[in-house]
Amino acid sequence: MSLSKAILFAAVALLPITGAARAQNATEIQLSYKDKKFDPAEISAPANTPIVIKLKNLDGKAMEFESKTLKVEKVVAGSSDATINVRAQKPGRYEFFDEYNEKVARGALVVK
Ligand SMILES: [Cu+2]
Repeated sequence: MSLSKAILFAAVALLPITGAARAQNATEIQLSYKDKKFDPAEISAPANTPIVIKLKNLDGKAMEFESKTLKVEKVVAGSSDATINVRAQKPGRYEFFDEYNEKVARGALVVK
């Protein structure tokens, strides 16, 4: 086969492998939000693995999931779901909040 075909073949062959590896390594966490409260208010994940937070906003209004220490922010429309991808973290406690209700709507991700 030609060089360009060989490269294409190699790239296509590698794609599913890297995709599967990523899915296996990530820790998935279910989180819901209602009446300005996260449930659960504290979530945990192992260190050094990517984290995927599946967030359900059960309120009718939009909220904004934000964490300065995790460097993520995402607006989630009312009554809808969002996926928040968090990079692998070192052990520690990382606070997050709804930016629209920052004082009361708070939670934390504990990485150990
Ligand atoms: Cu923000």
